[in-house]
Amino acid sequence: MDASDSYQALTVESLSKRLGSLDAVTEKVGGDPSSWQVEEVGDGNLNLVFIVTGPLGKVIVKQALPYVRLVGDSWPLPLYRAYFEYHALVRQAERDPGSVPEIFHFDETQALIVMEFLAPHVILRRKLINGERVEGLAETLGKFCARTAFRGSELSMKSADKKADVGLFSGNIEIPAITEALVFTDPYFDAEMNHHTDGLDPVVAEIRRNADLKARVQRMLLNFSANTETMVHGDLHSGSIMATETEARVIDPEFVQYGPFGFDLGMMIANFLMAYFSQPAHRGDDLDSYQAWILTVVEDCHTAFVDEFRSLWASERNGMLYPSALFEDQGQSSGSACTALLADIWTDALAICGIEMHRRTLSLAHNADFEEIEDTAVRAPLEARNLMLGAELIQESETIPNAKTLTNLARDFNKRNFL
Ligand code: SR1
Ligand code: MG
Repeated sequence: MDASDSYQALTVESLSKRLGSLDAVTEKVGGDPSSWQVEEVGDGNLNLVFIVTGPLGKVIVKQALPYVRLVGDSWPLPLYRAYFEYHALVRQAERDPGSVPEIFHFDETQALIVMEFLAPHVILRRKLINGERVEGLAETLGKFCARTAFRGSELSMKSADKKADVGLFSGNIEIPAITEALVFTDPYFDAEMNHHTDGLDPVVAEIRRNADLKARVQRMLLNFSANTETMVHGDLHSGSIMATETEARVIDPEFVQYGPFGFDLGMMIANFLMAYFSQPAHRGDDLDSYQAWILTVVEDCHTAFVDEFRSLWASERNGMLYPSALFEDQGQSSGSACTALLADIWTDALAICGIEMHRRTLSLAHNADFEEIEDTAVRAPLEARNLMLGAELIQESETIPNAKTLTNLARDFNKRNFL
């Protein structure tokens, strides 16, 4: 494909002709392009995703559409998001090697990325709905959040590089705008694209008339939009993680931006808590043990995050922040400074966690954990627990000291009836 070609969305029929002369693809797929099998498997809200299969193997071709797939062409969306996704993947691969799919080719004009086909990985959200466990999941994800947070900040990066990067990613305007509206704002009023399950009205009304809660959410939006602590994935839910029984990889960072240290950790934990609250509708005899496993993942994610962050603090603190000149070089420990920063990150993560729990139940883009519960009389009380814990986390983020306290709260809310 010629780089000067104007953008055209790929189709199952046109893909092998259009990409058949790209070495990056033919080397991986092999054979005659006309014999390739091409399947479109995109089930996300925004993009086309193709699996291309040939005699040598498979690749993924992900192409941005010029509109929001979930809604249609009435909601245009810039193709440039593929450019930011590509740059995010490059940085994540550097900061946490092996955590993201390998990139084989990027075409800015066509807004497409050719990348590694992960097999036998499946989307983590599906595994959680099915009641499957993933060995080492918490450690991988906690480390991913810590490594990308630490190594994408001025704790580690040279200030000039970090500021240049903030400049680069600040061009990604419409994508964070989705988060600013759908995540931080729409859940808290009767926004046009919102929907929620029948029966939830009393809980929704309680949340929306809570001015203190809404002010706290807006404070977090200010934090999200104005604070460039580190490069965040920006959409780290269980649909952005693929896993086998023993391995997990992170995908889809098109919502990348510079933002608060705790953003990815908080959003990820929210998605485990939503999986937890939805389980009574998905499990049988194994309900208790599977719910217990999910909460262990939440606790262990936070532990892995803290341990890795502390370890990087000790070994890679080479940026302008908390320099050793102010601490170790003067014979003083910086340990309590690290502990204080980790406490602030946890507080932010808890508030983000609560906000994500709200938006996935009240705003436009819900999650399959709850949506696949067909009987709304079963779904509503489970979503109510989720909404009420979300509110607690937003309002009490400063008073929940650790993940153990969080999971105890989840256990408590899991027994309550809010409707
Ligand atoms: C209109 S896009 C809706 C959601 O899908 C993406 O995956 C993000 O989570 C976004 O908020
Ligand atoms: Mg996505």
